[in-house]
Amino acid sequence: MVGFRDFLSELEELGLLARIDKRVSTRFEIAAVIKKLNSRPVIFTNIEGHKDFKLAANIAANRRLVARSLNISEGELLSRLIYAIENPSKGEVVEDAPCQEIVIRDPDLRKLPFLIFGERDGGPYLTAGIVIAYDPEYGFNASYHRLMLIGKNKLVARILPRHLNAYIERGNRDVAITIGNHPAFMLASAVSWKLGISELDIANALKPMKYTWTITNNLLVPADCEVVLEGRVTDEWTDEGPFIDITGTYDIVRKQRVIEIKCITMRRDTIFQQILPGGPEHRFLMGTPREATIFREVSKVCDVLDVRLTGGGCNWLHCVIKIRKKNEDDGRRAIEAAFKAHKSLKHVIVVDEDIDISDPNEVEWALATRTQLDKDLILKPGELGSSLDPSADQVNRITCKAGVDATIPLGEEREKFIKARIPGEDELKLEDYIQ
Ligand SMILES: [Mn+2]
Repeated sequence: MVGFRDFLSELEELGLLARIDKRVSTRFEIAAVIKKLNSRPVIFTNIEGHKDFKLAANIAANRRLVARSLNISEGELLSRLIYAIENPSKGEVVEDAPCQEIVIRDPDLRKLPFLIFGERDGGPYLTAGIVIAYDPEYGFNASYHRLMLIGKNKLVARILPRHLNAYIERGNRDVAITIGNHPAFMLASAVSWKLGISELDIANALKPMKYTWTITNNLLVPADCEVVLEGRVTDEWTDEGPFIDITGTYDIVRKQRVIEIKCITMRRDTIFQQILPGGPEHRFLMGTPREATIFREVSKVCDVLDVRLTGGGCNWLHCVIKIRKKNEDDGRRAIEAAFKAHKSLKHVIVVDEDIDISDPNEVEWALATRTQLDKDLILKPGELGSSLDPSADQVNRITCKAGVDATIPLGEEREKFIKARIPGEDELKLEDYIQ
């Protein structure tokens, strides 16, 4: 098994990890550096006021990084994720876990490098914390929740009405918050699939995991994560926010639940972790499980090869689907299936197998050379869409959705649509020609 720390070492050996030894502040400065690095992985080794901690970010910020962490190609990522969701399996449970090398009872959370990201943030935040809870009927659940620091041992958690909320309402108050996780566990915890299918088991199907029992509250956590906060959801509610959301704009203040932390366990030479809100890692983790859902649904109606929620569409609103077209209406069927799979989806473009969907210019080229919109456009006015889109009605969520079939018509002569190739161009090395 390879954990968070081993993956960081691998990135460092490959020259992919930015190491920042300059002294940096948890107030704005660290966030600004992470933002400036775009999706490049980074480790900060000298944090003002937190000399016992290093801090890493951007380690699961794009497909290339996460595919590397799973030892697969980028093209295999979605099918591996779908496999893991459909074939969850139990990880090994171990004792003497690295994440429990240091045990602190009666802890002070203010010693941890919570960050202030933006100027209107409601307080210092932890954004990379994965909350694990247990229900006797449904088993373990793991999910991301942003956590605002409000006192020595208190956090307020943004909890949407999804799985963790259901667990709490069923009386399960014990939680463990894990920080410094391998990308396999990060990606699995970003999946919101079915109640009763454990993200711990999805993670193990992505990559073999080892789990260990928490010290105070009988929960399983990844044995080689960096930090575990053991605590309990209280009956107290308080203001959470404002804080930056996936669109890069500020979310409103809401009354949310308070979590009390009773014990912290850590690895020695602890590496803390944060995710830039609205940044590439946040968007990748939210978007990728939706790509998997769309892939599954589209595969029921045609031969789908790949799906991408694009960066320009906030990894949420715009989708490009690559298919191997066999029937004339495959494009239209793919569009309808995608809207069925992801309710927030606004625009869909379907392309053929020769288009590189990671390149926006290639997708635009397909639009330019393969569509006649009087035939290839599907317009869907008056649909229920995302509350995040400022051009839609954000109160009743009514929006106009659209899909474009940018595949080559089967009846046409295929040759005239295919990019011309020069024999030998792919193998040619310019170094053989230029001194
Ligand atoms: Mn769940």
